[in-house]
Amino acid sequence: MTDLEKFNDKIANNIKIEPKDWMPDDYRKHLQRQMSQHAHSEIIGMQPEGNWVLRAPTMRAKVILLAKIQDEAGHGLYLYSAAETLGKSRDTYIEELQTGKAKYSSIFNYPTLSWADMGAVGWLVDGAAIVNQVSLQRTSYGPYARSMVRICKEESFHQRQGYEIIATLAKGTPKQKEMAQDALNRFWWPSIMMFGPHDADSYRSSNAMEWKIKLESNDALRQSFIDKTVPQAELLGLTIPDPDLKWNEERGSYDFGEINWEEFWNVVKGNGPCNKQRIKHHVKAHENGKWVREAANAYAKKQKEIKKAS
Ligand code: BYC
Repeated sequence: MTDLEKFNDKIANNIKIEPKDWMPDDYRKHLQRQMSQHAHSEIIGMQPEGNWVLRAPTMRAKVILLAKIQDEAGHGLYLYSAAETLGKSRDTYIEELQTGKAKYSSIFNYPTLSWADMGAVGWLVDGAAIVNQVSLQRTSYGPYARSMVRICKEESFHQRQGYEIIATLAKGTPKQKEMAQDALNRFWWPSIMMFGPHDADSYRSSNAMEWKIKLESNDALRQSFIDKTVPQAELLGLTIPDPDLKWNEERGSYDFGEINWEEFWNVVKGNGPCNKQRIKHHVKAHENGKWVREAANAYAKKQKEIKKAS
């Protein structure tokens, strides 16, 4: 069997591809792009939430929010480590992020304007991420699939903490309910945009499906998220900001209105409300952390020397 035949055989039989296995160049490149974008999203995604740590309404809320943000850092680290097994260094991935060569999820380019937005991020953004990531647990590249298993467990805690914040506000004073509705109004459409373009315009999907990197299409995952989330909003007495949203008995799913693709592509291309600020903050934090990386590297080097000498 040729290398390519062996690779195709593993994909056909759902055997994971591991770092030292032969893989087609395009498969490797596809994963380097997707996994690094995924890692960048986790890291950049800390910023909109970091904005609220010092303004959390109670000590309990603050501790939970801090734990969630730390989890996101951890997700970024697992994903960078997994992406490094594809033969590209973390430094290179980070340089690609900072120079605009690599993308990260469009959702993190929207501002978080009120405490209710912490609820909307957990409930909707983490909720959308889980729907996508549960399917990625079965992706064909071993290190990516395994990182997803742990990430999904933590994301379900995040989704619940967000729902709890929104539920508390929705059941509170009229002003608090208004805050919850306002957050839903602003985060609903960007959350359903997270799943990417419609299948017909998803130019990366055909290879990704063939290689079983992606197991379900953008539209299938989006529909699944909408079907799960609408009843949760109804339970809280909140209104999804989509006049065309309607249960379709025949399909057993919700029909929904047209997504504003012009807005989506504008944000993806770097022109959303916060794109420039997010990268600026990342560059600043990275520069400020240089001494920590240098100290950690020097320590690791010294430990290696000691081990070698003993
Ligand atoms: N935003 O052919 P398509 C989290 C790009 S973080 C930006 O459908 P694909 C969290 C796409 O990259 C979880 N760009 O592509 C963290 C491609 O452009 P390039 C984040 C987008 O790859 C902190 C082009 O559009 N999750 O949970 O088949 C706090 C065409 O798209 C987006 C992941 O990263 C977008 N939304 O499908 C709270 C999941 N959508 O690269 C929460 C992993 C599309 O050719 N990624 N584009 O220049 C994926 O599953 C897939 O990459 C996507 C896109 C579904 C996102």
